[in-house]
Amino acid sequence: MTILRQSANTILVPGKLLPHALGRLEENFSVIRIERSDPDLLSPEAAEKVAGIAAMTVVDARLIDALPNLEIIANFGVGYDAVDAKHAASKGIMVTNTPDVLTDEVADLAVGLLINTVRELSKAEAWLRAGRWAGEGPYPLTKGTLRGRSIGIFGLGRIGMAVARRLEAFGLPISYHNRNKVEACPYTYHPTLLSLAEAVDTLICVAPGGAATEKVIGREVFEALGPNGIFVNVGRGSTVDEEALAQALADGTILSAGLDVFAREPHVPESLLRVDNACLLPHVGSASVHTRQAMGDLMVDNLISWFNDGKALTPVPESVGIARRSA
Ligand code: A2R
Repeated sequence: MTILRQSANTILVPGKLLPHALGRLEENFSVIRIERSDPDLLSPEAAEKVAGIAAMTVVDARLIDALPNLEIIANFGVGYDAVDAKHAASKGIMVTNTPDVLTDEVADLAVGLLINTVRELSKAEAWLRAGRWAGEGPYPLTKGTLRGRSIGIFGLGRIGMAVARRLEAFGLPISYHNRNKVEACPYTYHPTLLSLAEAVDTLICVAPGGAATEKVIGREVFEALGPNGIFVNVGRGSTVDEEALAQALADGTILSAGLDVFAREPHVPESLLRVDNACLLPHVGSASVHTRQAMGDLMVDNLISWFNDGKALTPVPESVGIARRSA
């Protein structure tokens, strides 16, 4: 445990954080850092002091309950499934995330990953670098193409909509599944994920993690996509039954997959590493200096606004209506 600076409000930083965000926290708060999200790493005196958490890691009920004066948890990222937001809300603790500032970056990545998956750019580059172009001839023609494809978006929210707008410009028809139909939206709505998968051959997941979406993309969905099917995931790995996906890739149930997210990051299942019709990325959707800096700024600005004005800038839905008691 390292106490970095003394000032009015104390922020706990469990695990790693971007140096830019950490620097801004240190300018504005007293910061306590612990190696990982484990309340046993805090002395009782330090636990007593903590009024806020800034985290890009798990914040569970045990950590929340160990901090008697905790008011706010500022999550680094738009997906906040690692934070027990329901438990925090039940104790009147605010949770914030970092929406909007990463939308375009993740949408760009989703489109890049789709093209890479369909047209095998990484494998074609590896072919060139290995001297095979000069030695054996051109890279084999790809089975996949974007021509004639129909796109299904699972999770047509901020990022899903930005992906859809980009793919609309590619001339591809777009359908989607959410729990709720989006008003005044030009895309075809499907009330279930399965009916979406049956209607399209290219499924892009931009849905959040959590209990409601846990492993909802499984064998049935892959069978519905069919042998020309492409699956791209930039949402959360927990939405996928990864063993069923590896099987579907190995036995030709679908053509290929592009994955930026995995259920137990940074662990990637051996079965997915083994198949060569999957393009695998180490969760880089928002990972540019520009966008990670903007996410860090929004995380810190939420804390500053909470402690200065008693308001959070971007509360998660579970926290809407929570007010600062001591403000
Ligand atoms: O279901 P709705 O109508 O609330 O629509 C949301 C949809 N969604 C779901 N769709 C089907 N079944 C569910 N259980 C379910 N839960 C949520 O996902 C909404 O259209 C979309 C999420 O969009 P936003 O809340 O605007 O999030 P944003 O910024 O697009 O980020 C999406 C995810 C993050 O949670 C991270 O996992 C990843 O992308 O970065």
